[in-house]
Amino acid sequence: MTKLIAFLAAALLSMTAFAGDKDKKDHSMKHSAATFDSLDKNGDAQLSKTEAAADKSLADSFAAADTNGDGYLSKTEFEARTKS
Ligand SMILES: [Ca+2]
Ligand SMILES: [Ca+2]
Repeated sequence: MTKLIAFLAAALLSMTAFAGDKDKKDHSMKHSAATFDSLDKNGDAQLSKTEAAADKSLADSFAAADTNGDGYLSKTEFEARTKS
């Protein structure tokens, strides 16, 4: 009986530790998400492909996010992407 309780306690502890790691990971991912203004290095209110390269997930979806296909992301295009 004591063994069972010890096993359950250990299982519970490892579950708690796992949940804690997941929370930490989600938080750091949220923290690292770049904003439009922080990515727009030259301040022309458009993100070039070079500027977008600073955010890997944005760089990966640049072509899809550039809905009018002019090779730049406007703030509207950037926000439409982050909303979905
Ligand atoms: Ca720019
Ligand atoms: Ca565009």
